[in-house]
Amino acid sequence: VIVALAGGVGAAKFLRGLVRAMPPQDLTVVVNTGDDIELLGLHISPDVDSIVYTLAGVADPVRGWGLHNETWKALELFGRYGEPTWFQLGDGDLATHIHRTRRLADGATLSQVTTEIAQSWGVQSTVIPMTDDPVRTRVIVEEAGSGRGLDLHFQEYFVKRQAQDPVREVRFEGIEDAKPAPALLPSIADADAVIVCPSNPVVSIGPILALPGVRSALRNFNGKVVGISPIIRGAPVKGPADRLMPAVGMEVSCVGVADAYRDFLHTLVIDFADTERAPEIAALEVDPVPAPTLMRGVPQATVLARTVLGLLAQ
Ligand code: FO1
Repeated sequence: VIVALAGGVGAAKFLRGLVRAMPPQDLTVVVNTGDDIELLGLHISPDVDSIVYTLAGVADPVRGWGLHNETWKALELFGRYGEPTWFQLGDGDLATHIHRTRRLADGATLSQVTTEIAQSWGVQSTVIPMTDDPVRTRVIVEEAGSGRGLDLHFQEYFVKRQAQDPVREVRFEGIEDAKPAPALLPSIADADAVIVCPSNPVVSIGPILALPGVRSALRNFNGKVVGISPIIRGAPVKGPADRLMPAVGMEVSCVGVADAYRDFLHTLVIDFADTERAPEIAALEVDPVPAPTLMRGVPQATVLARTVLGLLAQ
């Protein structure tokens, strides 16, 4: 079994290839829940949904999140009632959030509901939210103009304010009291190998690693751990990593990614365009492997997945 640590959109793109390169039932995906948010009385787990919808083949291929062929009738009416509409919830997607919220209110755990939702979509891989406890990524920014510190939920920073504010700090609220999901540490212990998906190292992989016991489980893991850099030529393929990594002291480069994971990572797949940075990665005692990492579609994701599986088998 292979365990993949994942955020949302970037990870989903890669996993779409991975399940074509290996038996999907042998894959366990551990997904970030630091981006989860309560809106309109609903529990929304964006990264979990991006992974489940993508593995089910029903994700919107352009946005990377939400369902394809989505309609937005409910959102329009929420606006009429003065409800928040900055976070776009499609009509079909709303069913997922309403169902999840009701099951949680009935006493089910997020792990249980996630399993149910994934199975109902015919997903053959195991999808585990990183924790059943509330962890919320907070981004402390400097408000433009006033210079005041503002403590924002990640989605307020990223979606509502379009990642415009200079970032001072990133915090994972609730992380100290959160337990890894019941299946998380046993999955790592039983895994043949671990993959760190090309996700934001600060707000996607960071919360998973910050859960008590996860980082030490990876350090003590006997199999191989291979990552894929989400940064190419000093810039993220998508998302706000270029603004978040400096705020926590990481260099925005594949070397910064290698440094962030160096205590448990054996190999980092970097883009061909970054080959010249390979010696710096090797100096961190991480094996750099240049490959084409930009995934425009499923064929490229599958080729990249085969490269990663080849490295895991070495
Ligand atoms: N991202 C946006 O940029 N704008 C949105 O309105 C938005 C809505 C949304 C609704 C459901 C969902 O599952 C994801 C959604 N996302 C949206 C994506 C999400 O904010 C991020 O991609 C992840 O949280 C980062 O991994």
